[in-house]
Amino acid sequence: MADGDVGADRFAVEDGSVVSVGETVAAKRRLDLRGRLVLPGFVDCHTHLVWAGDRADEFALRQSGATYAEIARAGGGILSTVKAVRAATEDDLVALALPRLRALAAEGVTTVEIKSGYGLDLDSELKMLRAVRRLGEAQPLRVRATFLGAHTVPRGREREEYLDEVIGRMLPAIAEEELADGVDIFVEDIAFTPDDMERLFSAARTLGLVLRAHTGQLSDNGATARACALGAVSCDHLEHADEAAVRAMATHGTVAVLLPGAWYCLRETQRPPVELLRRHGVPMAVASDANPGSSPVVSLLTALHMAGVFFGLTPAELLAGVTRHAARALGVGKTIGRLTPGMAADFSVWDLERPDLLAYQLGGLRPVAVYVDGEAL
Ligand code: DI6
Ligand code: FE
Repeated sequence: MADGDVGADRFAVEDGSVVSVGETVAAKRRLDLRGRLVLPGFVDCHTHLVWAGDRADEFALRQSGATYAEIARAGGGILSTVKAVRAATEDDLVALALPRLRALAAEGVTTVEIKSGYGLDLDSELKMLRAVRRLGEAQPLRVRATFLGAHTVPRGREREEYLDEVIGRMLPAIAEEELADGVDIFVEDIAFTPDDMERLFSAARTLGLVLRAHTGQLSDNGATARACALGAVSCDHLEHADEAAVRAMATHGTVAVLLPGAWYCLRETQRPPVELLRRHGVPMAVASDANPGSSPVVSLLTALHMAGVFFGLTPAELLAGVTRHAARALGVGKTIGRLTPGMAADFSVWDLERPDLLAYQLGGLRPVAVYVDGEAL
């Protein structure tokens, strides 16, 4: 395990940050964790946790052989959630997402990224992102907001003119209200092109947003390498990424975010190129991708387990994948994801002998306590 993945037997916290590890220091308050296992707070770095409605009907359609792309082309998929989100109020969206956030917190998650992308018009995207900000204020978990207006082209719109609106109207309005920390785009035949990504990133970069992209989920066609060259902090999904894509990730220091929940629910067979990622030293994060369509998986521990069983990540890779590499995918790796001096005192306490039990047992594992900023949830 790398330094800071697993806490030492003692550490000190001041003003919400870790100030020393492994030393006994004078302290106002002492917490005796009785030799329990302490892990850095988990980071779920890729979720679409704010949604309304459900898509259980699509699950049934896929049982009878329809593919995700076919359902999307027929006007279902993301667009059916868009309808439900447009009909919901901001209060509804907050109320629907809170229990999902609490479910993640109960597993030891202390930072959650949440994307917009089910509004797909100015008012509805703003509504989603305001709901995300409110979620960050309504409970102690850290919430990072990502603007995903370029998730898919809404019904009745042309791709290029819709993207003009995303870049020309939505981005400035979101920046004005400081509603997003990052921007994301779905680069795929059924969504946006690499050229669209370049336009979006140019605008988002000047606003100081973290750049991320969904690439390689259904096909890659150079999208991953292009995203890396444009400064994407992470590329997410990557099942179809090839060696050129992985080389680009290594060259540019891009994090690979693996999303086994979508892979599992869509019954994909093509796995992300884990061996290549490993060989080229690309950091791998693992996230739930919690969303109502491709990955109704509101559990980072389940995603972690799947990434072990299906993608072959080792227990140490899995732990790093939900802590420091995940934090890096959000652009917050300097303060979150490890328990070393200067990092946020976000951690969970477990009645487990070793952290690799998380990669072994599926279900029934919960931390005995979770702390954010040194405060118990
Ligand atoms: N890829 C995904 O897996 C999610 N978004 C994306 O771009 C799916 C979102 C959905 O199906 O609602
Ligand atoms: Fe996603």
